[in-house]
Amino acid sequence: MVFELPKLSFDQDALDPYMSGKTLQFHYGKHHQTYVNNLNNLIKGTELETENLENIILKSAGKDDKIAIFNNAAQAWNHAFFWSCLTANGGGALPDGAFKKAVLKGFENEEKFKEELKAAAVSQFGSGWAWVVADKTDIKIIKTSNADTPLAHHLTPLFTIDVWEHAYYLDYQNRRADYVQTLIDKLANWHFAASRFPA
Ligand code: MN3
Repeated sequence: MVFELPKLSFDQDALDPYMSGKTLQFHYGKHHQTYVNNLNNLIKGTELETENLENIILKSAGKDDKIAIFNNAAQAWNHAFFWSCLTANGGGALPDGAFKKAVLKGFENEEKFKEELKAAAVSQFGSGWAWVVADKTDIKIIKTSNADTPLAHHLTPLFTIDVWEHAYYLDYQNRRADYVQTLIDKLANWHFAASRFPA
């Protein structure tokens, strides 16, 4: 199939000043678009041409001859997922329900959960992602390098933070910790994360 850049659920400047319209213009409009374009070019005429995005990721993961396809497919998926994790007026307390219960089962309290997520995002060396995932009914925090995605490890992504420099450099320069803290406090769409929890 031919993939398209998915529409954002918010205006490009809706996350100002925490994530600027300028950042979205490049990160969504250029970086994300490029992964989608590259993927379309790479699968054209191959046996993966008819597959959906998740199947392309699963069928290319770990294959030496499909590294470029995996990288672009995973980045296309990771970015679409990342935009869903953001909302203006986000952050705040986790919504009541199964997701929050599972967080409190796995972590001392909400604050510790957010601190561990921040620590994973800040400590990821080089480009990559920090994730909240469901491993069956357990909530875990993990990080992945470059394009790697929990989908390739049979984990269910619930929330993510992009820590590639292109995600924060225009707004925060080298201050990745400030970007991560602000995203958690002001932009995190915990309702989306909770809605993904397979309870
Ligand atoms: Mn990115």
